[in-house]
Amino acid sequence: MKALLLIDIQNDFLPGGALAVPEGDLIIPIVNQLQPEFDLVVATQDWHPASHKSFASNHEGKSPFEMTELLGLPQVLWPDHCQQGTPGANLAPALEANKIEAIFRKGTNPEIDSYSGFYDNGRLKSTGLADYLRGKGVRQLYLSGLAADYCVYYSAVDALQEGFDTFVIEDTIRAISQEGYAAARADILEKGGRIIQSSALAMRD
Ligand code: VGL
Ligand code: ZN
Repeated sequence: MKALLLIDIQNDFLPGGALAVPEGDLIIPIVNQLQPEFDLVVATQDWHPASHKSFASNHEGKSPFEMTELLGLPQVLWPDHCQQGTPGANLAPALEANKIEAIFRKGTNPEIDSYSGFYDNGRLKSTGLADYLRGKGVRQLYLSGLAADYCVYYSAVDALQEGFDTFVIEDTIRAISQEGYAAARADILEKGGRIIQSSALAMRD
């Protein structure tokens, strides 16, 4: 069984959003075309309370993109984004959502950030995604979404560690930082992941 995992394709990560990923919108038509090729489509959704400590606004005197520490881990401070129940947290309206069988929310604990769809950054808690996929008989996991250098990267590393054959579909991801993505890409390859293009998957008209 092969599954497509759509990572954080939410309004706040698209151009015009609170934490816009350059060209993030360009992945959506490709992702929509690819979905019928998979046995299962699953999504993640970044879903923060207003008090989330990854928000610079919750640290006096700090600005977005400065560094701090959360529970002993280095932490980028972000603009307020993907607040629970706000339009920015919604999946992008252009994303075909009918085939998405389950949505795994993450980033709900205000004390720690949660880039991966599998675990928070401190591995305090699992989202249940790995067991869900195993329960569905998934062996091959394909990744699309935003941002390539944060949530896609962390999800890919965890997917590999969980034993999935892991494929990142490179034309269906976009990064916040190109240098960040170059490092992430090298690490995914070193850990045994594969980087492919959507053209390598059979696509219907
Ligand atoms: C993400 C930064 C903060 C992501 C989420 O989806 O890549 N990045 N929260
Ligand atoms: Zn976030």
